[in-house]
Amino acid sequence: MVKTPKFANDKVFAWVDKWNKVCTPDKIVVVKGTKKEHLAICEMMVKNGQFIKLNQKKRPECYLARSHESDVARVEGRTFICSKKEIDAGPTNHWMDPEVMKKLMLKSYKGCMKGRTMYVIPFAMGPIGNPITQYGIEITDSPYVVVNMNIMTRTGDAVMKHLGKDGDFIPCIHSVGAPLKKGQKDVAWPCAKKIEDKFITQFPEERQIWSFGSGYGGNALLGKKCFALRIASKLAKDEGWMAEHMLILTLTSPERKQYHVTAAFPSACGKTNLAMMLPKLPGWKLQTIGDDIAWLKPGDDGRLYAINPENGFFGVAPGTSMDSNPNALKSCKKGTIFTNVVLTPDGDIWWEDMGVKAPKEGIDWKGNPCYVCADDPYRMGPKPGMTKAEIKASGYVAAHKNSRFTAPAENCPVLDKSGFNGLWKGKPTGVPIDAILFGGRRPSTIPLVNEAKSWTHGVFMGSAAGSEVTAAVISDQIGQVRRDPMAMLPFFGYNVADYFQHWLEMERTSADATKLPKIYFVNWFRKGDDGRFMWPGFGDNSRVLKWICQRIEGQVKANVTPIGNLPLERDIDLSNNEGKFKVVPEDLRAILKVDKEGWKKEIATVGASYDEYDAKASKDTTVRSKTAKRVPKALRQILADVSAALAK
Ligand code: GTP
Ligand code: SPV
Ligand code: MN
Repeated sequence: MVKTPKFANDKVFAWVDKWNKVCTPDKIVVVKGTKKEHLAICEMMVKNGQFIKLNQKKRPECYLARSHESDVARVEGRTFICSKKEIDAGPTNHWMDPEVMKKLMLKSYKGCMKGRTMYVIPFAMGPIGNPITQYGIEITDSPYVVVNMNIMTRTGDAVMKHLGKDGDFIPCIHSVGAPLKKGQKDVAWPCAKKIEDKFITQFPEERQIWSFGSGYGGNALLGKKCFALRIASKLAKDEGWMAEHMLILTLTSPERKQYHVTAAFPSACGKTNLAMMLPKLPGWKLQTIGDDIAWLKPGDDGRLYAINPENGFFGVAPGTSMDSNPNALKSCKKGTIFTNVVLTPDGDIWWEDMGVKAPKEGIDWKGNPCYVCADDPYRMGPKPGMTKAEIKASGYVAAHKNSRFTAPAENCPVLDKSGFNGLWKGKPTGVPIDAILFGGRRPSTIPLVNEAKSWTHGVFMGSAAGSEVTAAVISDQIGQVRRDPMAMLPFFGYNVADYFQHWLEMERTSADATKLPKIYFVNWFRKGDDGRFMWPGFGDNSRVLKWICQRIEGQVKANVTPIGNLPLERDIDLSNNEGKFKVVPEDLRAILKVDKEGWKKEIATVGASYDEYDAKASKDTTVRSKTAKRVPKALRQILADVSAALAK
């Protein structure tokens, strides 16, 4: 066994020492967080065949990784909330008794780092020293995780120094689950190949994260979904704040008034795009604070203040183009890690709908050659000369649908630096939020934008969110609509119904509930009978943001309907309706209407989801009677009210 290094903080030493004994690595490295160290790890990975160094003229300090075919997205089926009682994990989470889970996982961890280096990553979720920031120590045997964590979080010595002798942190352990025998050559992407050997486990009461068998995204970069959402949502409930799957943006009107907006959309439903959007409306300016996670705390004045706990963007690559999201592409210009995209012959990257012509030949995400399509220069196929129709029919994509870029936030040309650093008027409170948006991919029924009539109604809207499942998760239900309350379905650290109650509590406990953000539900994804999008989306979404600001200011009236307040058509500003994608007035009219029949079905589905959240009480019969009806009565009441209004 190698010796556990010394740490000033006894709790850090204990955590590392414990796992050193269990995992028996060949070596232990404590991550310092310097650029030199970061690049040295990248170069070592190039030597080991785990990274491909990209053309340094075009993409300085950028690298490409290709994952194993089984390890391409989050594994919700192998994600567990191991609270002491099953009912506290709730009906939407997988649960196992914490002690049983630990025994099981310890078997997997035993000797799992043989032949590998154990890295100890001190990291901060939020600007170091900010009162809202939390800290973590992730132990991992994956250098890929180290360099991604370096980009996604603030890592290294500064964190260790801040922790001092007895600072607290969330202990995290991660292993790819692929020990090496003496002399055995490593593979490009080590991981446990069988899905049932992977575990993404949260222990909410002990506040620990144990992950095994996967090296991809939210499964392995433990600061992100495991900590900043699952564990943090539980912390937030206990302490009276909120940890949400939300982007944060700063919007400045032509009159120079500033607004801060958060938006919760499910995975791969447009957060990164909205967070860095280039407004099509003249005179409006948008800046980015965060693209995936927001931590919100109530202030003494009743407002909610938000920080982005992350330090980078782990963004969906396909679809990111100079048309759709130029600021994301610019964020990937340097210091970026690409995973599962196409390698071009000149050492650059490519993906579907990048808006860039495909190279004649490239290497696809699986490492196989791919070729430009015969009749569409913007597509690639697995064989030379294939037509667009043939490629489509084969289902082939050259970049995986959940291929991603890991880009430093500081690269983003429209970063709101002050907000990103957790500052508002120089104070480290985070930024005050004016509006909260919920949304999802809904081809029918759900209108373009809908304003909640009250905080409770807004919570109802969030609880009723649904969306088509995307490739961000390994699932056989991709494309089907599922309920995804507050875009948090995969990320609740506790019982979903208690989470709804917590949202309602934010109003009850607010110092001034009139100052809470207004709540909206948006849908950029309505489709016509012919399958085309009825709303251009992207930069045109600024038209909806303007309407929201005008509502906040009381400048425009609304169409008060059973489902909420909808815009009058004339109030959606259509200036600068030019370019490749345009608002079609007839379509706009259609997506501002209440589809009564569709909504009756929608309400029934929401009711059914509530029943599910209520009924699946614990197997633990001692708590069943107390916990069976958990969905807050106030939400049931809104459901009944909307239903009655629709029946009229
Ligand atoms: P996660 O990182 O998984 O949490 O995803 P996200 O919510 O940040 O989604 P992202 O912004 O990366 O968008 C995912 C996909 O949705 C991309 O393919 C985008 O092109 C597409 N998309 C985003 N915004 C819009 C929009 O306004 N309209 C349409 N039609 N598509 C959009
Ligand atoms: C998501 O799935 O919502 C993501 C990607 O942001 S991951 O980090 O893999 O969770
Ligand atoms: Mn996300």
